[in-house]
Amino acid sequence: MPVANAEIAEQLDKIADLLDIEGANPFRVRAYRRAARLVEGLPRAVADMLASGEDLDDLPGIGRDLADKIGVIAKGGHLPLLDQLASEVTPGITELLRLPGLGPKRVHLLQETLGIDSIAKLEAAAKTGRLREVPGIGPGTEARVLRAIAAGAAATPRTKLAAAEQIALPLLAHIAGTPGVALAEVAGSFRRRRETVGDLDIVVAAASGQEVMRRFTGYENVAEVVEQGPTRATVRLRNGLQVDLRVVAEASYGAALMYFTGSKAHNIALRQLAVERGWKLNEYGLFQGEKLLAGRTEAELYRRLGLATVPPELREDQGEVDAARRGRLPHLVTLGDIRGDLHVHTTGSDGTASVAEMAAAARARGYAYMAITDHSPRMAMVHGLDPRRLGRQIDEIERLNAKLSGFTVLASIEVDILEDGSLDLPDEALRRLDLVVGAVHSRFNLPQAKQTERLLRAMDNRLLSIVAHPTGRMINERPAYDIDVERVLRGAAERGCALEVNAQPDRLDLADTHCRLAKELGAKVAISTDAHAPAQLDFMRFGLDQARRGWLEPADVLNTRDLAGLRAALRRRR
Ligand code: DGT
Ligand code: CA
Ligand code: CA
Repeated sequence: MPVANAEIAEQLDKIADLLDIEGANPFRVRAYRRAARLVEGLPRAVADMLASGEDLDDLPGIGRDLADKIGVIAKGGHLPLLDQLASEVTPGITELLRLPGLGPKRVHLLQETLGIDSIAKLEAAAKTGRLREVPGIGPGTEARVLRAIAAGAAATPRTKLAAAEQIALPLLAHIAGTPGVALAEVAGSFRRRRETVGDLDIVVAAASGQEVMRRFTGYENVAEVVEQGPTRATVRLRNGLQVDLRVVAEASYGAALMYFTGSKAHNIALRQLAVERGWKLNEYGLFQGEKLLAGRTEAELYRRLGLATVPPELREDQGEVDAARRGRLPHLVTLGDIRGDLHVHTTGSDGTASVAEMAAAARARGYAYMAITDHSPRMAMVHGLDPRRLGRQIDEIERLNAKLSGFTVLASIEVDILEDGSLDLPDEALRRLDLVVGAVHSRFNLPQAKQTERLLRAMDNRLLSIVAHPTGRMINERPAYDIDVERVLRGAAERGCALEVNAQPDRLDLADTHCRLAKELGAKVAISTDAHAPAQLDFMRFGLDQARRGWLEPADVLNTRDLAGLRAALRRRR
């Protein structure tokens, strides 16, 4: 697999960070930073440019030396400079950069003045007040640093599920292609479809581990083999993600898959059931004394334990074991149940494709309908639609619908929910639409009472059908705005307003636990992609992952209804 531009940029940034920490010439540091931004913004993969004979030297601001270095990285090669810098700088010092308010220059200063080269030393200095001796650091920064350390900000960020998938699937295919491999799967939090993963866990059934180990540790994206034995290994990939591999005999495959899928809490609950019967459950199988009762498949293991097979998404010890024993597991919603997408952008605001193109793409995915939800005027930087332009879009949709059969484009809008809970378009304009999606895009910092009230007031307007990305969080980037989620979900249930599960991989909002709470409180959800380009319609399955983790069934989800059922539900709300 060629090295992605983002990975090249990451390495260039790392060089710049290390140089900066060392106190190197600022011009040299800046050259690496500029190169990182340039590579990031290139429309084509550097690897492809090199393959077609282009010279990176021709890019603005890139000299011979930098061009050669970028070339080495792009080909998956190793930069001696990076090794050299890493050996000169205390390991762990770059972790300091993850804390708010600490850039490379400050980190350099901290090391020079107080000898701080680790999180632990930084924490100690902050707690004893010595940090303030460093020029430019006051009590404010000190408090911020301590808060961030307590909140775990220094820990390696977890990898978003969609990004993990891009890494996991090619690696799995590589391993599954080994001669002698019967079965192979990615287990762990990845299989449970958690929104982020800490590491990947791969389980393989093979007669002998030797060849599998060779293929695994020899994979081109492996940066370091952390640990290796005859049937297990751990590697760190170039982008930092760790992968655990476990090879078992086919007779134990189900048990190993079950064990490494977890969660740990689910495993413990299952083991407890085994113990109650005088049996033993581990990653090799279910045993009575020395006798193997089950182990080849997960299904037979669950059956011997007196349980229905629990879908991986539910294995969190949140009531699923009890439900499986009583035959009361939910019939989770699937991609096949989804009849349409209710949050889609076009060139009308910040999308890349026309209404007709998005309709064709939705139709190609087997949907019966799709709602066009461009932005409202308040989103001025993306030319949100005013009533006049919205009217023109409605006409365009009507003309298109007249030509389509078996597929319907619904006229809608993603209207801004203003600070006081009013909507960014007059009711007369909203009334002309098939449905209205509303969202918060401003004033994220309101105090909880106000922010909660804002959403409840918005839902008081019976023209509002769905609240989009209801908590506003961006995974690994920004937390939710401060709302009383339970009050908002309850308010939605009382008013018959639906809440979105936004399927963009960096949003996933509502989150899994909120989905479950919404169901308990009786609120309906709409799983929508918020697609800004045709290919993004495929994000739908990431929204489904979280809905399934939230125990949702087709009846809980608005867009599993056929068009007539959807229209009826929307009418009831009005
Ligand atoms: P992650 O990697 O943090 O996203 O979460 P997981 O669930 O993938 O956790 P990981 O990679 O540490 O371990 C994979 C699975 O192995 C975990 O879900 C359950 C199982 N496992 C790991 N450690 C233990 C343990 O101490 N006891 C039991 N019963 N199972 C364990
Ligand atoms: Ca894991
Ligand atoms: Ca693991």
